[in-house]
Amino acid sequence: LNSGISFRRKETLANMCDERARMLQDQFNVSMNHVHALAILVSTFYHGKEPPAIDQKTFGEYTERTSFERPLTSGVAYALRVRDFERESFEKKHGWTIKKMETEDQTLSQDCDPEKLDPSPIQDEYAPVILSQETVAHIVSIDMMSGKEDRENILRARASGKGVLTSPFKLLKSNHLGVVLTFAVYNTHIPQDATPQQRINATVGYLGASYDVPSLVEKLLHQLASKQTIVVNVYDITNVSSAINMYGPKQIDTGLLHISGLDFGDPARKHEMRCRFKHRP
Ligand code: WA2
Repeated sequence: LNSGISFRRKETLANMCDERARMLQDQFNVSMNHVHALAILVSTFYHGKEPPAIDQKTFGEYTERTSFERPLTSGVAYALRVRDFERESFEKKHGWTIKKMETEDQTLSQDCDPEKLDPSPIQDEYAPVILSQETVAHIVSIDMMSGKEDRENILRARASGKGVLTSPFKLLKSNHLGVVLTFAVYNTHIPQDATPQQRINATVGYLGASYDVPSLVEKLLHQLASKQTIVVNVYDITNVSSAINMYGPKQIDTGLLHISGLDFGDPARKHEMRCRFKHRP
């Protein structure tokens, strides 16, 4: 009798966990497809027309009105690839200097007004944000190659042609861990079998979306009345020996644990959902 109850309990936990993992993964996948479509929109209307047929006002309106298509994202933005020899004319044209992304301790000691940020030091190339959804307007003019996680994403996105994800890190103007999804924008239709070098050469910019994981996962799970029953955590397990808790409280052992796989579409990153009952039977 007892083993029958504990079997059903185990099964209940597995079902609840798998359902939540599948929901989160599906929502993530939906938003990833729309971010990909936005990269094509920018390629068509910014780079495909001379002069560009999309400006900040149009991009801002369009991305705000289509935000329902990108569940779990807190905002999208477009960063242009600027080589050092183009920097001066780029800055003159836009009327601002390319800014350096500030580190976390700088964020604590001053507010994040882009006017107060330091200019980016000289580099071979930059990735200043030129178009943004209103929700992430604070990253306009910041060089995305000056942040470690953003830079790694940019380099991987343009060499692969795939959507790529960062490790969890503290996003600008957010107190939570988040991740950034990046797609490269190319200047020509490049063949499916293009080499990484061909892709890098054809790169003109980077379309990215930020995910504020704790608040957005919370919103998603809130729709399922389960909070009294189970505790859900989302982990980045890319580095198995140091898994990163991206969502949920510090785990406490209440006995039964169920782990559901999560596939966020970037084979270089591994994630999983861990579920426990709140109380022992
Ligand atoms: N977007 C929003 N908040 C951030 C952030 C970011 N990156 N990085 C740190 N905090 C324009 O990959 C190109 C977006 C980066 C895209």
